[in-house]
Amino acid sequence: MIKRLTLFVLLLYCFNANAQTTKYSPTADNLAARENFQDMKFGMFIHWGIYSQLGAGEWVMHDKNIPYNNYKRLADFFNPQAFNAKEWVAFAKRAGMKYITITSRHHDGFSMFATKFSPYNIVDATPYHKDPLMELAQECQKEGIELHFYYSLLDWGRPDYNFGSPIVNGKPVNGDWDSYIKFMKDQLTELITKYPAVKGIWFDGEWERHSVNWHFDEIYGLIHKLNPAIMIGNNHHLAPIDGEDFQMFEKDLPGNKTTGFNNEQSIGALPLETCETINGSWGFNINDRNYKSVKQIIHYLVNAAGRNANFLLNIGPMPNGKIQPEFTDTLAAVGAWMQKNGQSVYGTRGNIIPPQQWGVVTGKSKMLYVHILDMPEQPYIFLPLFKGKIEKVRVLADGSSIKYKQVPEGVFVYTNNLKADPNDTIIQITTD
Ligand code: FHN
Repeated sequence: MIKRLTLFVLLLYCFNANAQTTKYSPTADNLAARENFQDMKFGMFIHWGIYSQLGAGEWVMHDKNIPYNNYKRLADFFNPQAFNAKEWVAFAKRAGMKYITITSRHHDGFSMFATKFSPYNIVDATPYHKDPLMELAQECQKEGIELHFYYSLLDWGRPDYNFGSPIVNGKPVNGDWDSYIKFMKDQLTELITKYPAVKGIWFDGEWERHSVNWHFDEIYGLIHKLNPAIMIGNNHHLAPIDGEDFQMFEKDLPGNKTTGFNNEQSIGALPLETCETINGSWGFNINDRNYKSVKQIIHYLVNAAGRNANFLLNIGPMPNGKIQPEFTDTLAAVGAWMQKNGQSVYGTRGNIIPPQQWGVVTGKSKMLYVHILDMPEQPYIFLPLFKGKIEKVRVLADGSSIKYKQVPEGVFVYTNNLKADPNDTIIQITTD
């Protein structure tokens, strides 16, 4: 009995020791990448694939019950001749975006890049025969835009994944889980080693089978071994797990639980990002006219920054590779706003005071930016908790001074006589 107990204690020790030694500790390069990531604040999310041809979003195969073998025919005529990486990157830059996150493979399993590990890819299976992600990566590198790859863990078509299968002992029944994990590792190795400018991997689809063994320790370990600075995020809608470098929220500002995606998500200590669609769809949807206004997008971005999160705004390009004019017009206007007001967003951090009814505060070294998104009826706003010494309070747009009063509980900033900006009235507070 004593022998058995000793053995058990020994095993327990080994297990803990193993857990401790394998705990992820980010490198200095990775920590620097995290800071840079937070400085960028605004990114472009792109959902583009063979599904774009049906103009009904990226879930069309699943939603319309299209059998996989029929759906696959979409590849036979996917030929985005009008795709131009230069135009996309220039468009993102004009919008004030600092990085692009694009679908390399979505749930339909189609690889939008050249891969040796599946014939179902844009180079081998379509008449296009070119790799748009390579063109995009090269252009991003040239233009100083970061590139992140969205990568779906869920696959509706591969037999080794066996979509819909029950999970027993961490594996799908009648699938070949080891083969699927190996396949993903091989593809991720390609994405990380072949494409310049790649700085992040954005996983999605874990939520389809929470009980399977995803081998994230091995997958994340491999990615960080290939490039320790790569930022790994996983849209599993849960608190971050070991090995991840940022935490994302879907269609909600961090802390909000309005869409059902983030109900079980607490906010962790990693850099934050929230993603949202420019209309109501991720992939191109010809019938979706639910366009967000310039003001709504500015508010989303500013509200995210005030909560210390990046904003990843999605567009679904058309199947020919062009971006529809409703999106380009809106984003040109957002870009013009960022040109004037970007200093109050880029490089800032949030959560300086809790979000208020009138708006949020961002800050950078000695500067605070008070974003009044909804001008209150009373002639002042109050910044609770603020204790530092104030040197100046000015309107960012024209530099005019504003009256304020500091009390032990915070600061009153007087908003009467203030010319309100319809999008965001920004007040700059210089502190000592
Ligand atoms: O199912 C996907 C969806 O198609 C899209 O990619 C979004 C982006 O956040 N994520 C998934 C749902 O969580």
